[in-house]
Formats: sequence, structure tokens, C-alpha cells
Amino acid sequence: MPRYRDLTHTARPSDAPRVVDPKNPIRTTDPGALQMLEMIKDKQIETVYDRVVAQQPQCAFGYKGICCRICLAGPCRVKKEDGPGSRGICGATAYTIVSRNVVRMIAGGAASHSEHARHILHTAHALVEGHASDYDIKSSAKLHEIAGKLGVETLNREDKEILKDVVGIGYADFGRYQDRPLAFLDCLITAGRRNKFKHTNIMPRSIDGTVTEIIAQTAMGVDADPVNIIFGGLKASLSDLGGSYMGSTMSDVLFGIPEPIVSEANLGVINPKMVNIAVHGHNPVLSEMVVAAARAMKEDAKKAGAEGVNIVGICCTGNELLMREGVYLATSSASQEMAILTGALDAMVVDIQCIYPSVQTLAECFHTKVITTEFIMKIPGAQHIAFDTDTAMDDAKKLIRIAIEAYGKRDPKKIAIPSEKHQLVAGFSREVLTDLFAKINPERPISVLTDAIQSGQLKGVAFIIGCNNLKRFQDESHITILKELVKNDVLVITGGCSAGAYAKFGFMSPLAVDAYAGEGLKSFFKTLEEANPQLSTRLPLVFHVGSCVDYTRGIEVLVAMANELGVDTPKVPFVVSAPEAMHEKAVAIGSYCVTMGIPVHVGSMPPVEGSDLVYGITTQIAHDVFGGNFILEVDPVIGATKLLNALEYRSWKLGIHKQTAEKNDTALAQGW
Ligand code: XCC
Ligand code: SF4
Repeated sequence: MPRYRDLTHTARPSDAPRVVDPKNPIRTTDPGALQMLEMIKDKQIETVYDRVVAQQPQCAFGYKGICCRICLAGPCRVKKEDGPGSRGICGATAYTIVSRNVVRMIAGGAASHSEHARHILHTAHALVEGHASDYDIKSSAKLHEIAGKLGVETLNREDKEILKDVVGIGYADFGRYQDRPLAFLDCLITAGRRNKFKHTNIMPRSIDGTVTEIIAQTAMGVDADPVNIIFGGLKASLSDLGGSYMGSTMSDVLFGIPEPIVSEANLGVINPKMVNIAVHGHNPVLSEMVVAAARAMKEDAKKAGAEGVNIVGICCTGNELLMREGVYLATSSASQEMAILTGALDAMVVDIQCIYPSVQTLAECFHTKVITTEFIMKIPGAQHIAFDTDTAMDDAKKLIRIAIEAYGKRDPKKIAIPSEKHQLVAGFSREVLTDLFAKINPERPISVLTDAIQSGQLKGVAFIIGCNNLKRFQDESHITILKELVKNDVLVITGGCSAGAYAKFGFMSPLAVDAYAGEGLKSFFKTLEEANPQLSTRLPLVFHVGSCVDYTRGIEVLVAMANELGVDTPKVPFVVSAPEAMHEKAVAIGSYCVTMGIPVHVGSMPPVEGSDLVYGITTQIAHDVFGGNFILEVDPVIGATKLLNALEYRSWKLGIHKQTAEKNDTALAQGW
């Protein structure tokens, strides 16, 4: 970790409570969710907020990562400083147990993102094989771009032929045995990172192979060396990055590159006069079809007495549809149950990831139908309709018919919809951002951003992402960190449930610029808007780049900045924050960001405190090797200060190195 000007900035977390107000079940600050909780307060309805309280205090061994359940001799806990109680039955010490546990979380995350990517790849494959006729290549431009990056010939070839080759490379990335890097990773990163990953032996050659390897490496009686285990984990995190890039890119190919779009968010988007269907999870393959089917079936809804079909999104399926179709975002992960409590949600169609099984329990108190659609995702009691890309439109219509039928069974007495909703502007793909900058500098668009940082107009870029975690109050950390950063002229891009928070609170709007941005950031936006008169709206305070797989859009921005500055990624004034990280995917994402040379703030403690060595590797030694490190801090104000310190340090160092290079007419120093 670098030595900062702010001497209070150490690698240790503050002593802020790890669970704020543990007995308080009103664990949200989302105004829509708060209204909902108020409306149900006299009813005996159990929600996630109650269950957080019921789980307190949580197991300290698990929290610190020193409980091992990897074999049947266990569970073993590290109970003492020394002696037999300081080790598991096999003799595994705290550092082995902690590192094994945490890298298995990375494997879980990498498997999740990659399964998502695989599904999209299968859809593209079906398309080139002449099936999946409801799908199409929506963005030929994206296809040509990724083909070019992967070295696929494009000249005088049909799009479908090109796609066939791209799909072939994608499939090879899942199961390659030859010693060649993951193609979808290799084409995304800088030359400096490529060397670094090669020299540290963490360049994955296949996704499935890497995930399997890390599970094997951490099985009982295999690797005991925490450094080797962690490097294995970092390799798995890079396969997560490659898989995510595949998922994001191929989604753009099939469903189009997002463009700026105006929409609305929070529970008030649920419309009592319409058939309301929430699509929840992550994968656009199904939900894009649901949107198309809903448009086609307006008349059927009218026959049932409704004004039409209103699709609303939850979590990252919601983000995918918001970005490309302008679909309303009803809510984000921790408040997913609230959508059902409105009594006006006729169906909740789910695919994969972040779906609380409790949605079915709650749906049983209402008329709402919960429908699972993926082979690997079922909930007892919920209806399952296997979704097949070959019959996609028919399947989607089936789902809509179920919702229309349920609409007729609503109980008017149970309908209570919060009024809360906010306008937002989303759809900031990397292409859109580049185009905005290109209006100022067509030759070197990204220099508009790097120049603004080098001139001091902006302090840097922060990519605020990730989940909700109810150890603190929902969305509070997302909002607090955003306010602190924009006030200090940091340009913020966002995705995932962090974006959900900003959308729900009204921060993803131009009005928020006036209210919260510092003078430098305001003038930066003004210059961009003046150069882009074609925009039908002013720019929002935060740029929404999409779902969790779309975090690779943030990585693309980072890589472009590094190339423009003539340095590798660890020198770029670019930070990441996951203020309320929860999912295993967040552990994988945070880890690939660190290997990409980024300071990564995490606002929920990962289970690494049981080993000082592992804690030190993640927060300090990682910086020496990769130029990025974790900043673990649960207090959002302190977290924001540390992010600002990291940006300031990088801008300062970059400035010094530039000056020195100019003065002595030498190459720019590359060290960090
Ligand atoms: Fe899930 Fe993606 Fe986390 Fe939200 S942010 S809780 S992973 S939906 Ni990706
Ligand atoms: Fe215990 Fe070792 Fe088995 Fe883990 S692997 S449960 S520490 S005996």
C-alpha cells in the first residue's frame, strides 16, 4: 500500500460497528421500501429485514473466515492463538483456512458470471446453427469490433459467419487445454497487465479449467500455502473477468449496444391499472423476449380489463432491460420482496442469481405467481417453465398469459403501492461515453477525460458497484460515498445494485448534478453537454454502465485511460468501490479489479480477518505485486476519504512522473 499524505490512512479498518443497530428491523433507507414497510407495519409479514435481526449475532468464526468445512472431519475452528486448538484437525492453520475459504468464494463468483455468459453464447450458437429464430444480431458493429479484437476475419463475410467464429473462440475459452490465454480476457487488457499476469502465473487459459483447478487446489490435504492459494484465486478472478466480458459483449451483439435512455425507478413504477410483471435475476436472454412478448400482447391484457402489460425490472435483469429498452427499474436486491407486497405484482419471472427464495413464501400471501425459468434455478412451490431459446417467444407469451390470468385474481384490499419514483438517464455503454468525448476530441476521445484529471478539473474516476448488504442500512453507504466523491469532483460511473440505489433515490438524473456535484465536475458536464447538442436530455450525475457482467465496461474505460496516459493501469486515477458487497460474484469482481491494478474499497468485511497474513496480502502486499489493493472499511465516510486519498496519490504521482519525463526528455516512469 502506498504511503499517503493523510497519515490516518492505514490498512486497518476503523472500529465502526460491523452490524449497525443490530436489533432494528427497519434496515433500509430506500424511500420506496420505507413507505412499503410503513404500509405493512400492522401485518404479520416477515421480510429480509426481520431475518437480518434474527440472525444476530452472527458466527464470529465464520465472519473471520476461520471455520473450515471442507472435509467431514470438520467443521474445524481456529479457537486458540497456539497449540492444537489453533489448527484444524488436519493441522491446517488460520492462513490456510482463511485463504481457502475466500478463494472458493471467488470460484463461486467466476462460475456464476461464466454460466451467464455460457447461456448467451449458446443462444448465439443456436442462432448461427439456424435455430433460435426469435433472436438476431442486433449490433453488427459490436460483432465486428469483438471479431477484430479476437483476430477473426471480417472482410467480405456475412455476420453469421463471423459470429460462428466468435462463438467458437468463446466455447474454446471455457475448455481450452493448450497453453494459451483466455481470448476474451487477453483482448481486453493492457500489454502491461498481460506481462504481469504471465509473470505471476495467473493468466487463465480456460474458465471451466480454472474454476475446477481452484476447487481441487483447496480440497482437503492439497494446497496449504496461502500465497499460492491466493494466486490461484486471482487466476480464477481473471477467468471471471474474461467470462464477464464475454457475457457483456455477446449481449450487446444480440440485443444492441445501450444508448442514453430516460426512464423511471422505484416501487412507484408498479401501475395498478396494468398487468405488472417483474423480471428479476441477471440474464437478458429470457427477459428481452418477455419485453417483446409484452408489447405484442397488449390487446390480451386489455381483454382482461387492464390497460396493458407493464414490465418492471429488479436487480441486474432490471439493469439489462433498463439500459437497452428503458424498462422501469422497480427495485434492487435487498428490497426485492417489497415488489410483491404491493399486492399489484401479477407475476415475478426469475432467471438466475440474487433471487431470495423468500419471494415464493411472500407470493403465497398474495395472488402473485413466481415463475422460475432456468434448469439450475427452482424454488419449491413456484411454477417452473423451462425456457428454451428455440421456442423463446412462445415461452415468453406463456409467461405473460399466466400474469394476465393472475391479474384477474388480485385482491383490491391488499393493493398498496408506494408513490415513490424518480426520473433517470441510463444507457452509458463504453461506446456512448467514447462518442460523448469524441465530440470534443475526435482523434483521442478519452483524452478529454484524462486531460480533465491532469488539469485538476476532475480528481479522477470512481466506479461504484455491487450489491446491498443489510449489515448496514440498505443503500445508505452507496449514497453516502457517492455524495462525498461527486462533491470532490470525482466522475462516477456505476452498475449493479449500486446503480439501482442511485436510480431509486433520484441521483441518476441531471437535477442531481446541480444539487451535489462539485464545481469542477459541474463544469466538466457542462462542456460535454455543449459539445453534444444532439442529446435529448442533460447528463445525469452518475453514468450507469449496466449489470454485473457489464462491469467490464468500466474496465474498458480504465484500459483506454491507461493507454492514453502511456502507463499501465496501476497508475491511472481510477478507483472502485463496492459499498455494500454481498454476493460471491462481488468477491470475484473485487479480486479481478485488484489484479487490474485498482484500489478497491469494500464496505462489507470479507472473511479474511482471521489471518493477519491474508489480511496483509489483500490490503497491502497486493499493491506491491499488482498495483491494486483492497481497502476494507465499513464506515462509508471513511471509505470515501480513503478512495479520495488513493485518487489524489495517483494524480500526484502521475504529475511528478510526467514533469520528470518532460524535464529530462526521458520515457515516463512506469513504477507505481
Ligand atoms: Fe446481485 Fe447483480 Fe450484487 Fe445486485 S449487484 S446483489 S450480485 S444483482 Ni451485481
Ligand atoms: Fe478440519 Fe482440515 Fe477437514 Fe478443514 S480440511 S475440516 S481443517 S480436518
